[in-house]
Amino acid sequence: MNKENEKVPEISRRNMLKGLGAGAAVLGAGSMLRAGTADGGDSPAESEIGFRDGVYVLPPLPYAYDALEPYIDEQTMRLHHDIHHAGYVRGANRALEKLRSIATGDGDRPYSKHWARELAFHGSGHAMHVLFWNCMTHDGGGVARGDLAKAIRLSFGSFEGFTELFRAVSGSVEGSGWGILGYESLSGGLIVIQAEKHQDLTVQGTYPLLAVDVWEHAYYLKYQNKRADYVKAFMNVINWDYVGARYAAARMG
Ligand code: MN3
Repeated sequence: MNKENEKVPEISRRNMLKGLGAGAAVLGAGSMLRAGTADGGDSPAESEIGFRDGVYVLPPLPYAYDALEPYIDEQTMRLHHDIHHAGYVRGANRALEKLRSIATGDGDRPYSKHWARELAFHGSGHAMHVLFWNCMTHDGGGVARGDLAKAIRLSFGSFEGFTELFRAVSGSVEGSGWGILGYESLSGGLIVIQAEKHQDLTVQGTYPLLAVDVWEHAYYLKYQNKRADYVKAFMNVINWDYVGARYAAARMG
């Protein structure tokens, strides 16, 4: 444990948190929005930058509004990007600001649940759209290539099998949501899943650094209905060296 942290006065810690900006408040989201590059290069393209100078930003499309015609029409792209996606960016920033003010002791703590849900919805909406735009191109289609093609064959048997599954899963999302091909880190394999709305109360791609089990089985024998007391107690047993190592790993990508 870093003993220096224990000596930082309260006021300094508050200023530090403010100084660090929103990136510190939603660890992982920023790196998620910057993960990978469309051209395989080291630095992200402008269209992949969803977070800058402490706030979420709406990146430009990586192509013209009419570039995906006739498959996706220009008007749809204009409304979808300029109105809908922009709305998620605004919503995510507002939620972030509210949560940050709660973290620094100035905010409306009883509404922390509301703002956390707002961040999950808008933050995931933002992240998914950045991904979505960059997943498309005017000369796209065809089949996967290289290592991805191998991974798809390993996970789904064949590219055709993947296509069948992806279409079936994406087509059967209940209500509003997404079909997703994802890298599942436990297995190291690929999976096809759905997301309802954008988030199902997580931010897609978030690499968890710290977690507390708040199912009743985790605390009821000792704390009964007093979950807050249990979480307070949990704060005393966190292995911050481990959490810090996870943070370093997440930043390394
Ligand atoms: Mn959308």
